[in-house]
Amino acid sequence: MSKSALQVARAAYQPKLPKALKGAVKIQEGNPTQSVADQDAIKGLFPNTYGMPLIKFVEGDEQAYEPMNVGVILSGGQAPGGHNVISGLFDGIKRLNKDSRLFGFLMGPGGLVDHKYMELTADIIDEYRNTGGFDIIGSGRTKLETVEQFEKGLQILRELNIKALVIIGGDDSNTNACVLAEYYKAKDYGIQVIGCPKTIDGDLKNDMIETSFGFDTACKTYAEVIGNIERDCNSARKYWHFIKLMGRSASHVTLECALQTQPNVTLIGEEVEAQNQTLDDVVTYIATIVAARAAKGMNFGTVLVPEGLIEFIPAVKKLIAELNDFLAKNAAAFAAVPAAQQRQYVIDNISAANAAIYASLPEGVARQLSLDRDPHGNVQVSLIETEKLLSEMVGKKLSAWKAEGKYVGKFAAQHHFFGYEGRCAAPSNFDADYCYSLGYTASVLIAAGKTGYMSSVRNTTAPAAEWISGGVPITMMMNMERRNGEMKPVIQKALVKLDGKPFLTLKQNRETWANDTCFVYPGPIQYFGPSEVCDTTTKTLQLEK
Ligand code: FBP
Repeated sequence: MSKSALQVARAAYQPKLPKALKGAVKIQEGNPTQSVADQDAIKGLFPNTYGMPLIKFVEGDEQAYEPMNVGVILSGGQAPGGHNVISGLFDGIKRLNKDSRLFGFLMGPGGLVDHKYMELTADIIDEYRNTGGFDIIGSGRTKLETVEQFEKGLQILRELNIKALVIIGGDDSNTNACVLAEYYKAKDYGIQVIGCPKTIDGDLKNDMIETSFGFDTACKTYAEVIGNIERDCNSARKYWHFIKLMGRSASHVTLECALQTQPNVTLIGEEVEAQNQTLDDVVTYIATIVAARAAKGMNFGTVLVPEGLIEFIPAVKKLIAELNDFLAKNAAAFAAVPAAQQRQYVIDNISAANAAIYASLPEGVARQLSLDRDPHGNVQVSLIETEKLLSEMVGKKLSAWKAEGKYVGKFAAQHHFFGYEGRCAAPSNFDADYCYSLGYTASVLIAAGKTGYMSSVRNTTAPAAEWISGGVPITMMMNMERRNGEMKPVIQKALVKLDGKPFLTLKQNRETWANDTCFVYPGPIQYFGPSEVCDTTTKTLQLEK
């Protein structure tokens, strides 16, 4: 593989580790834990992995370990730093015993079920240190949920003499990791399962998991490009840029990018829901800002739109909930209806109130809401062109206002969607260090015989040496939610908190950012240079701490 000069220099970067992981480690166990909600139901479903204590690592005495074979899976959407989790895991198990071996299952959880794997040796690992992407073994969205899959997985794990499996994924994949851990423990198969918190969306976090890896790098990458667009916007002064940002349901990515770049309009899905806003309310809000700026001669600006916005509009949310149940129960009948008639079929078969909302949505948006759920039952919001929908509706509203003499200005829009551009960026120093530490932590949890835990690294706004690593029982993060028409145990998604400091900071400033032009141009991620330029993490994390 030929490499750029930066890649060569970056390959030599040695990620920083928490002090406790630099030498021999001792385990400190805390009190028994409880799930965040629905304790009885979760305890009933996870009798073998419920209530386990929190674990913290401290410096300890050297100890001898048997060689261990470990398997690793990358699950779901790419996030910067996945390769460093794997290299941290590799270095960790090799430190415990040089004869330990690491096997990667290919293209996501499906690789375990289909017995597709490769051994990850030192020369392979070295090629991928501090690089973005998941291409070392590939990723996929196969959902691990059936006993048949667990048993097929067991065959290959036994064949390779694998003692533990590390699943690197988001909330859904870690939920499945927990189900698998419970199953293998209940059956006494002697195979441990450890999860690792990944997702650029930033919605897998709680008191013990401060952030999911990849959020830092992805947001910095988007913020760089948003800053470039803002500068272009402020130079030409003739366009309104509507920028949709990935993040699935949660608006963390949009909020973080807003804090970094100070755009004129930032929509936060969670706020839209809390205020019970309609699509027209959202459009009116944007159009009002556009009109106010136009009155001052500023026919330009930037609007940030979270990709999950549409799901947060309460009326649309109710519609999606009914569609989820309806489509889960009538999948075969729905599939048999010719594509051109599916819209009408939905309208005829759901409740009148939801049918009216559904019928009012533009064709493309309606189609997306009724088709193509991902394997976890989520609407694929990245496919809905909310940025175009909004700008079109804003344009129409402004034309109406113009006719009434309420608006004088020119409105021309440009559209952007940033998501895939940031998911495989070379990890920032924060993500490179954090991921390497998460992988290393997983090796220690495995050596300690733990299962059903998520690798955890905390105190992450302090220098890396002061980070606290350990494990959190996955059951602790769970509650019961309705999925595909049934109540299921799942890791609770962390949405933007409207009383949290990151959102309050936006709220305090957004009027000024709307009326004036206060753009900030963060520039590209820096890998070498002063620590305050290279090592600082997201504003979200800093404000939350
Ligand atoms: P994960 O939740 O698996 O980390 O994926 C995050 C994400 O990037 C979302 O932001 C986005 O909605 C989705 O993946 C897109 O999925 P796909 O890669 O399958 O198009």
